[in-house]
Amino acid sequence: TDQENSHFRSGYIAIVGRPNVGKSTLMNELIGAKVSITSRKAQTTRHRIMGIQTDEDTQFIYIDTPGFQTRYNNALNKTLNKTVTNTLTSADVILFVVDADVFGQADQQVLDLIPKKVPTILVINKTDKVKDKKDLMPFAEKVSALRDFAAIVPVSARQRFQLDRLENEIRHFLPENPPMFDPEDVTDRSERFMAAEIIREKIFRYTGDELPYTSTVVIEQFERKEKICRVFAAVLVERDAHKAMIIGHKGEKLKEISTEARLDMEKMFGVPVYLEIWVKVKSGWADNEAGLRAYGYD
Ligand code: GDP
Ligand code: MG
Ligand code: K
Repeated sequence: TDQENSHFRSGYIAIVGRPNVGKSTLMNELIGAKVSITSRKAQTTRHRIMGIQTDEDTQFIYIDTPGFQTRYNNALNKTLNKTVTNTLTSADVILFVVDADVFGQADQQVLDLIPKKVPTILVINKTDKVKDKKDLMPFAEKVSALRDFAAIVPVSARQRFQLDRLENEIRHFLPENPPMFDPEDVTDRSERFMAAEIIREKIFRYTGDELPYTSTVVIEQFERKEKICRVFAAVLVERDAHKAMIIGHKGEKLKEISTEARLDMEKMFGVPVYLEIWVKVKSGWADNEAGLRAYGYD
């Protein structure tokens, strides 16, 4: 199979699943120390690129997808929903991540959004939590009855269990292509972009269903030094009530959001991070298409 290995593969992998199933952990562990972050480039504006891993025969381009939002029918949500649909339909393979001991309505809703024509791998994460591994079988059977999955891979992202196997499965679905990104390509701009993505993700997690997509994150200042990174971010929301939701009782929620975001950034950037987040009310911005473009939604 030396012959086969001489063919370089490169393609897009969309990671989807309800909040908390371990998507970010999985992606971090999959790209590991070899992470190279890239901002959106001309040829890939339809994707939100999160991380790229390149080895001797494959370039894995992982993309994260924000969840669909149906509660608010404003311009921003329409734009985001379109982005998710485009991301999923143009991915080479989709990882549908579930938690090893629960499959509920929220998981089903995500599954319903996955286009059937894109090969989808069922990733059963957090298997370390399952004491008797025999219990995984009926769970896997139950979930796999819902869709014709291209593969089923139980993993533990946290313990790096079976991630090699998952990578091999993924590779199989990537087209033969030369690398689309320079493996060494890491820029300040991309880190700045990632900083916003990380904060956005934490806000969505900590505010549950209430807030998403009526808020956005703007990095007002980004200073990257050799030994420290300073990030000053503004969260723009539509109403005072939304601001209160993010800040929380005695500022506790914002503190948690900041701490988690900072830890993720430190992991990703490899240096200590000083992070300040301000919440600002900017009424009506989410209904304004021109405003959205100004904040980088296209
Ligand atoms: P996301 O919302 O899907 O991106 O989920 P995260 O990656 O942020 O993980 C949510 C929580 O699950 C965090 O507390 C993780 O540490 C935890 N987690 C992720 N992967 C595993 C795993 O393999 N095993 C266990 N026990 N916990 C995990
Ligand atoms: Mg996440
Ligand atoms: K997410």
